[in-house]
Amino acid sequence: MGRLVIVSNRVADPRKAASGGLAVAVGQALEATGGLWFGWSGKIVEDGTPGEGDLHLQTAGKVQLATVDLSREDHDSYYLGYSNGVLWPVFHYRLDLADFDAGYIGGYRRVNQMMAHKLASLLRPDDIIWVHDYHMIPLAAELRAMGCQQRMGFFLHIPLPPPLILAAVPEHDWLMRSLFAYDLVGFQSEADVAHFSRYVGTETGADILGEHEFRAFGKTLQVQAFPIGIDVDEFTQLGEAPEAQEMYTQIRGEYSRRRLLLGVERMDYSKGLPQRLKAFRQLLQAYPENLGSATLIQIAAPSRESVDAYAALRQELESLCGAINGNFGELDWMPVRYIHRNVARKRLPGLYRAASVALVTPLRDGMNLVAKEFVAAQDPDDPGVLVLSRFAGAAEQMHEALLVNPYDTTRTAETIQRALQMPLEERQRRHQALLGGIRAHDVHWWRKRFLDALAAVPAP
Ligand code: GDG
Repeated sequence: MGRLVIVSNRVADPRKAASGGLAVAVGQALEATGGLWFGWSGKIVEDGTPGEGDLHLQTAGKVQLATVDLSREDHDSYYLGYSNGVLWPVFHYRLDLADFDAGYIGGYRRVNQMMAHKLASLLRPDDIIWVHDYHMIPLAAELRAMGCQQRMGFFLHIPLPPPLILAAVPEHDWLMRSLFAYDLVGFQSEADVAHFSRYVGTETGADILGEHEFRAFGKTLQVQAFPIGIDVDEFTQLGEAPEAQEMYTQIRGEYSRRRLLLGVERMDYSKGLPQRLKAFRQLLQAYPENLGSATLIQIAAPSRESVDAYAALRQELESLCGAINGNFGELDWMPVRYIHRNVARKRLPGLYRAASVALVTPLRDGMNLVAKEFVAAQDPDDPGVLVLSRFAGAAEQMHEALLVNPYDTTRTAETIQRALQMPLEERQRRHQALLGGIRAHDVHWWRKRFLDALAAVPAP
């Protein structure tokens, strides 16, 4: 097999601890095989020229890192504007939050063109190129326009919405046509694949050649679900390290008389945080035995703070937490501990393990790795319970979680109560099944399945 080239918006040194999500999954994939990781450096050049940026090369163990700086204008239109102000909300079904008419598309195309130019100069003929996520949808089309013939795959980490939602993006036909420049496109869930199939069937008149094979624009494309996993062994080891153990002991000690509920995510409107807080408030109202006991620790790590919708969410959360603590709190008990800061990854397993219940209730999520990390961190003899949104991609796999509709706060509160009261034997049975699932379908399985499928695509 040729050299693996990974392209994603952000690049991280795979030997250093990443904060999670894509960086961990991609870093682990590359560390295993070696190769090149290409993307934005994270640096913004205030007076830089749009469409231009310096290329930096660096070696990190078996991996070569190649990164490009962005001018302020490119960063604001490509990253903040089109990627996070249009594609992110629409792909999470939030048309109300999308800023369609600000002209960001020009920057998105320009940066993808520039990235393709820079990358093309580094490519070898037998490279296998794996592009990640919504920032880079048109990259293969740009590379093909320059004559690159390498095998190219694309993986979308976020959901693909139904055709009528996608069609609200003014450039939807161009975006979806761009996908046909790849040889293989991977989605997180079967639901996403079904949306793709319906979209190309109705909007492009593509020929559906098989369950996973489509032909349009003179090109055949393979499309499949590849649900992403975590590195269960790595996460288990992280849980045995002193930082995690200390966290566990400290939290268990502090909450010995209480029941701990936990939420951990980037602060994002897709994660259903206001609805979760309302469900928790409902729990305290409807089941008063939880007063003085049930405590929700909610970590909402800062994210994309210069996008307006995120600032509004922050205010809403602060006000909800304040109202719940004000209405229900006692001198010796605060129902919500809300932390708007990043928690060190090394401490996360200890926090997960100390919780009786994890609330993973996004309104929409491509997959959701927190659900899987929570399961991996539990004590199998006395495991906590996972309450999981049916709208997370993870719900297609994690049937033994307690699945909820996060918009229905009354029934979510009922389900949280059920989780708090679940007998040990049922907790063990559900945890064992969930752990088996995340072990069988871990990040190594995900990477191998994708790369094997890409290698198996028939040559054109
Ligand atoms: C996208 C898709 C898909 C969270 N808070 C802290 C922290 N985290 C870590 C978690 C986890 C990661 O961030 C979050 O991953 P998720 O999958 O839950 O969500 P997104 O960031 O939205 O990721 C998602 C994923 O891509 C992969 O394909 O599953 O659907 O939206 O690893 O542990 N890590 C640290 N401190 C925090 O405060 N260190």
